[in-house]
Formats: sequence, C-alpha cells, structure tokens
Amino acid sequence: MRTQVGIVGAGPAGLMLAHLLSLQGIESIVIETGKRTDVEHRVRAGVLEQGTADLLDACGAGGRMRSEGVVHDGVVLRFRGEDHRIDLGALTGRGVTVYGQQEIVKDLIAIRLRDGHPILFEVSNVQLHDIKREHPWISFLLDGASIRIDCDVIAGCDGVDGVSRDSIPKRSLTTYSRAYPFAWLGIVATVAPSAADIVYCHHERGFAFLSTRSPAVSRLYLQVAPEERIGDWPDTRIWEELETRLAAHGWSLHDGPITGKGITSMRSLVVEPMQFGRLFLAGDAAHVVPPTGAKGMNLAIREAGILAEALTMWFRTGDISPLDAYSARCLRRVWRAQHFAWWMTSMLHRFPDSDASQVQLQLAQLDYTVNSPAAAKSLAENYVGYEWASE
Ligand code: RFL
Ligand code: PHB
Repeated sequence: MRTQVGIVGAGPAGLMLAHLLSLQGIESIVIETGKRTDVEHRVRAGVLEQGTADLLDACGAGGRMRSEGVVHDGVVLRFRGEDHRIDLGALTGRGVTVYGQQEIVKDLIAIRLRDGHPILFEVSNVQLHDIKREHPWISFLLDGASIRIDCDVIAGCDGVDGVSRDSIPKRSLTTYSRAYPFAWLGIVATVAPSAADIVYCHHERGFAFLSTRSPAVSRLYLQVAPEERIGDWPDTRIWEELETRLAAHGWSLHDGPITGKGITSMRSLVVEPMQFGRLFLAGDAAHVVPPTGAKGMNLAIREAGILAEALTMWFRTGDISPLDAYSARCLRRVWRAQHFAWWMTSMLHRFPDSDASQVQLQLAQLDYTVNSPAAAKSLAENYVGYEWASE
C-alpha cells in the first residue's frame, strides 16, 4: 500500500488529522490496534475548549456536538463546603462545551467511512521504519497478513502507550516525566447532574469532582491512592465518599446506577521535540497532562489542526517551514497546559505528605482565585483555552 500520510492511532488526534487532510485532498491511511466498538466506547475526556469546538464546527464534524453537547459558561470551585462560581462567559466572552470524547471519536469515524477513506482496525505488531529517511514505511499484521504502507510522512497519534514515541532514538528526545502520588477513580452514572455547572471540590479527605455527560448522565471523580483497586470500591462506598467530600450548604447529591467505573493514575509527560525526521507526534503520543485542567483531548485535536495545516502547505507548495515549526508551536501550548493542569492539581488535591499549613495554603490560593478578578480571569482564560496572540 502507499499513501501520503500514514496515521498510527484512531483517537481524537489521528481521526481529526485524517479528516482535515482529506478536506485538503491529501490521502492518508489510519491504522488502529483496537476494535472499532472499543475505540467508540472508551469513556475519557468531556470538556472542549471553545477553540476546539470551533475547529470541529469549521471542518463539518461539529453537528452532533452542537445539538447534544452542553455549553457551560461557568465553573464552580467548592471549598469549605461553599460554592464559588467562576463566570467564564463574563471574564473571557467564551465558554466550554461538555461532549464526551467517545462521541467525537464516533462522529469522526462515521465521517471518514462515509467519505470512503480507510481506517484499518485491529492491526497488530505495528512497526515504523526509515523514519529519518525520505520514504518512511509502516509494517503491521492484519487478519494474519503482513502489510506494508509506504508513506511520505508518518503521524504518530497512538497515545501514551503506542509505538511511535519509542521508535525515536532516546538520545534524540528530551523526556520530562512526573508521577503524582494519587489517582482518580471515575464513574459514569445514570442520574441527572446534581449541579448546573462542573464542580471542582477541595476537601480534607481529598479532591472530588462533579461533571456531566447529558441531562440524564453524570460523570464523577474521587481522588484515591494510586495503589487502590476498583474491586475495593463497591458502588455504595463510592456514593458515600462522594457525598462526604462534595457536601455543601443547601445542596444534595443525586445518586443512581453506576454504568462504568475505573481508576486512572495521574501523571505528566512531555517529550521534545515532537518530530524526528519524517515522523511527527501528536496528542498523548507526545505528552500527557493530569486531567484536572481538562486539556489532553484539546491539545490532541488542536495539534491535529496545526499538523494538517503544515502538511497541506508542504504538499501544495514544497514550503517546509511550517512543518519545521510544528514542534515548537505545539510545545508552547503543551507547556502552558502542563502548567495550568499542575496548578489546578496542586491547589485541589490532598498530597500524602501535606500538613495542616499546606492545606491552609491551598485554601488561601482558592480564596484568592475566586475573589480577585485578576486571579479569576487567569483561571478562566486558561480553562476556556488560552490563545496566543502571536503563533
Ligand atoms: P488516544 O485517545 O489514546 O488515542 C490513541 C489511539 O491509538 C491506538 N493505538 C495504536 N494504534 C495503532 N498502532 C499502535 N501501536 C497503537 N497503540 C495505540 C489506541 O488504541 C487509541 O485508539 O490519544 P489521542 O488521540 O492523543 O487523544 C488524547 C486524549 O485521549 C486524552 O488526552 C484525553 O482523554 C485526556 N483527558 C481529558 N482531556 C480533555 O481535553 N478534557 C478532559 O475533560 C479530559 N478528561 C482525560 C480526562 C483523560 C482521562 N483519563 C482516563 C486518562 C479524564 C480522564 C479520566
Ligand atoms: C470530564 O467531564 O470527564 C472531565 C471534565 C473536566 C476535567 C476532567 C474530566 O478536568
């Protein structure tokens, strides 16, 4: 097989890149190790920055997001049992859209198949070759057959556990990695959200978080120790702990059947640069941010946009400068997101070694953030997505 862009991974980054390239008449083949149904039902992110939602709209992939997603123009910080609303709309003129990542994945897969472009699911033994040369290629197995795709460029969009990042010699990458001493236990429950806004809650027993998926479905999270097992968390224990941590004056938590639950470790990772020869990394393949800032999927989709633009320029005119600038342009956004996610995480979670004064420092930061218009605006403009005036 031969294509212009070989795309490894059918997550938000890979699917968005494939769609944007096809709009420019650039061919690609997407390969994916997972089954289509698994990829379409992986519950993960939910908050889209305004710029991400706008990009989905502009490329014709935003129809269902606009009809089923819910726009939020505020976000709540809850501490000492009281709510403090950050008015995103008033502070920035923008908001966020809550729409599940798996729904975006479903929409992009449907568009790609409708347009008659290939996605090869359930491939295995994926390997990248000659990535430093002009004719890189990908090999893999599909239904027991060995397949080779010759490409002009390879896009590594295969997430944090993919093969793309590891195909780059270690000496050519700088890796920044940090593990947080806690994890998130997340649930999906069939119950109307207990609050109109997303609620980030500081509590002495640990962080708790209330989000939504639809008028009838809630998404909630609890900070837990990294070694916790989901088997130790029967549904009643989860609801009790959520109720304790989220307790607030004049407010009550609605519970309901839990339809999904899992524990995710909290880490942060960045590799630099996001390019090696003819291989370009995008999304979680190049970086992971703690979910507290709601940035991972946004970065993945926006990087697909930046890469599609640069590749289009190169294929059309031979001008390589946007591709040469790809990594630096993305990394500026990545480090902004890393800092915001680290800041939110540090302010809201209970650290195993935190003493009473550490908790008071967090509360002082929260108090300042919700009372100072300058501090509130800083949170708001990062939450809806900071857009650089010059890129
Ligand atoms: P993905 O989604 O991991 O997709 C990579 C795809 O590549 C496939 N793959 C391979 N394919 C071919 N060959 C190989 N060798 C392969 N190895 C792997 C995988 O099967 C998969 O289909 O990466 P991508 O596209 O970069 O997207 C990144 C996002 O998934 C991630 O950053 C977000 O989910 C992070 N995140 C959030 N991001 C937000 O922007 N807003 C949020 O509100 C938000 N909340 C979250 C989150 C992540 C969470 N977890 C579970 C980590 C909440 C949570 C709890
Ligand atoms: C979610 O709705 O799953 C979600 C929202 C915001 C976050 C993390 C997760 O920061």
